[in-house]
Amino acid sequence: MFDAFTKVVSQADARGEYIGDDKINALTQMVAEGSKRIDVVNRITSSSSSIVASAARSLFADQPQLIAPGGNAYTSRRMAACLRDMEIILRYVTYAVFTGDASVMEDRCLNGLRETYTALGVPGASVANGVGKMKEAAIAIANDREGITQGDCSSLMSELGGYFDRAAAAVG
Ligand code: PEB
Repeated sequence: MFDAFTKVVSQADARGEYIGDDKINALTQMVAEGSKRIDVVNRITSSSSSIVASAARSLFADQPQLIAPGGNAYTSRRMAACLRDMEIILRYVTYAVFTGDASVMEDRCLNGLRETYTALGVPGASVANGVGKMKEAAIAIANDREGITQGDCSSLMSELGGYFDRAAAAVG
């Protein structure tokens, strides 16, 4: 499990090099803008239930076969497992934003997830769809400019979106 700093150290060490200026500049920038990152994590965390619920509602509206008899989210046990999976994925996305590195999410959540879903008969493409819907909901909340100091959050938002994209690509 890396964060943005340990990743740079590990890569430099693998080459037996000092940490390059470009890496130092990028990390300095990340520290200087760190409060934005923490705000994003806080916003997503405090709205996690509504992000999951609205994404799930929209997924089941698009793909009603999932909740019809025989569907993979049919029965409240499977519905609960489905909502729980979306919640787990969202939680790992917050960890990735917090650390500025996807490795915690890759190692502890996404690694082997496709195989798990195949074995369980869970449709990975539908999960990917749900993750895409959480991405939209999370960005809308994280990027809401109301009531905050105005600043440029575009690169942070594209980083955030990238973590959702990785999660979707891992199962879709
Ligand atoms: C991954 N998901 C399920 C299981 C596991 C995971 C290991 C089997 C065990 C169980 O039921 O608890 N667990 C989950 C995860 C981590 C983990 C991400 C990461 C650390 O430990 N069904 C649908 C939707 C989708 C869905 C498309 C979006 O129709 C999910 C939600 N996952 C789903 C369902 C099950 C499941 C299990 C329905 C239950 C499947 C079954 O028992 O038949």
